[in-house]
Amino acid sequence: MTQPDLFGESFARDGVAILRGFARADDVALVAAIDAIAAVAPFRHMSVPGGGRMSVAMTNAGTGWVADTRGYRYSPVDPLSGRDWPDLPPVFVDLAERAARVAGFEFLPDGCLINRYEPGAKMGLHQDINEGDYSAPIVSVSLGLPATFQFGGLKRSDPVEKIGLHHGDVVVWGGPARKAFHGVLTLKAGHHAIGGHRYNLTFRKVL
Ligand code: MD3
Ligand code: FE
Repeated sequence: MTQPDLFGESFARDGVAILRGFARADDVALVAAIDAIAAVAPFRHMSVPGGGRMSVAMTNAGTGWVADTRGYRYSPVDPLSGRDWPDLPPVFVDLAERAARVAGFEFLPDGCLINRYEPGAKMGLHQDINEGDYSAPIVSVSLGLPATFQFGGLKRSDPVEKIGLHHGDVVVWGGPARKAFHGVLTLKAGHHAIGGHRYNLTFRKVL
């Protein structure tokens, strides 16, 4: 059975702006910046309060998101090294600012969670509610293999809509979308010029 082609589909929800391919021109610089961050703060599979480990590997720049058996929180320090996370590189901040401006937000991120999905990795339905300022949007950047993203409502039981996210796509999630449940379906194996995986950068205003 052939899968529906989700590329370029329309998706209209209050507070969501999808900028298809917005980051493509910067992809080489973005991947180089990810590699430089990961050389200092390696990707790792964080533990979660339930006792499991996340299938998505993560690292951070700026103020970092961390999970362990005690819970979820933001921290200036990488628990693996005991040192501050690497600074946000200018190519990250510039891209996030420009994308947010197109979507009508004035936005200066102080943290970026970097997710790496290998085939088989997924992210269950959740809300992003550990940040200090919900008036700020979250800007997400997809690189590499495509993924199917699920976007729901303010209740876990609300129906979800599927949307394909491809290399270079940038999404700005603000206003009424900011606290919506969302997740990512299991990544399928494939080939991409940047490698056989998917990166997602989520820019946040944490403090
Ligand atoms: C909608 N990441 O890191 S990006 C996350 O593809 C996360 O790695 C996914 O969900 C990924 O928390 C999805 C899109 C996204 C990110 C944050 C949101 C959508 C959002 C916060 C609020 C509403
Ligand atoms: Fe999220």
